[in-house]
Amino acid sequence: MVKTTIPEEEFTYPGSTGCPGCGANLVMRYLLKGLGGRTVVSIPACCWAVMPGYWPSNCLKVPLLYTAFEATGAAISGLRAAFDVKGVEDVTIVGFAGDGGTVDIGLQAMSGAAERRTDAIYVMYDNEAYMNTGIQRSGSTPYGAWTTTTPVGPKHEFKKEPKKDIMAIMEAHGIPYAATVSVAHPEDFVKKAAKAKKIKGFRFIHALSPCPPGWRMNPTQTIEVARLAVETHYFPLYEIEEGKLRITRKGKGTPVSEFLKLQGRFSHLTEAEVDSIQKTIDEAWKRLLDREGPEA
Ligand SMILES: Cc1ncc(C[n+]2csc(CCOP(=O)(O)OP(=O)(O)O)c2C)c(N)n1
Ligand code: SF4
Ligand SMILES: [Mg+2]
Repeated sequence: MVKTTIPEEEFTYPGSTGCPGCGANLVMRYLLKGLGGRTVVSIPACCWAVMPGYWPSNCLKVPLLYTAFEATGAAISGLRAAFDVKGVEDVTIVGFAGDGGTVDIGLQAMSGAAERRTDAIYVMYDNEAYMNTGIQRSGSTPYGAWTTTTPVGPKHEFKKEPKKDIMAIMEAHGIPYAATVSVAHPEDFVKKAAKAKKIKGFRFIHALSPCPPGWRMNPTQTIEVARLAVETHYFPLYEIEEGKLRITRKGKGTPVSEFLKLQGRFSHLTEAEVDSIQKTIDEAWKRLLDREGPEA
């Protein structure tokens, strides 16, 4: 039997209403394994707002507070205040939102919660578009991607603007902990969640979350695509603790074309456009290595 550091206990039941191969399913599963059962989750409008199932069914074993699309930062602030009034200190408060609900419509509420040093963990599962409402572009959709609002055709072209750097935005708030995680690296994921749990204040976790219908990919390749995102440096794994950045998996630097070619949302790209994506990734990776400095 393979030895693993991942706790056996599950805090989700099998049978969410997510699509086959949904990366977001695993994001919730690994997150809760890292945090344990004394956790309360608040979820705004997004795929995960419907994935727990229809009442009275629910695939989550922890309490869940639904909130409005833009309000996750406010909801977790209220939850924290309520537990504080009751003198309950051992419950971890989690905001769990999509990329649209985080980098776009929920940015203001999240920024306020971070600035107030709210004692909570904010998790953004990033499927790089507004998936629940039909694959519209978000501020987290990468350059080059097809979405239904950045269609490919004679009159319209794919998304031309780069993805918002939400990790940099959150670091600029001076928060004590921010980390990127991948469903292809569950041990690293669970360790980071468990570490975030022990830290006081506002903590941020950015999880890349492959979405087979939105990324136009085979649902059996979710882990392969997530793995290639790390290996190509498209989505590097790192953490920033009290301002110190540490890369937790270096990745081989596989050409980004290997990641892009598994997804129909990038199938229209020319060789020159793929080269320009590669160049942007190489520059960002170099900046990350420089920022990390020599390994201890
Ligand atoms: C104020 C408001 N505007 C729009 C909507 C419609 N809406 C519900 S979910 C959603 C998309 C959410 O996208 P994201 O946060 O990326 O999560 P995903 O669906 O991709 O999981 C939208 C636009 C809403 N519920 N409330
Ligand atoms: S649309 Fe994408 S994120 Fe939403 S449930 Fe399906 S696979 Fe998951
Ligand atoms: Mg999304």
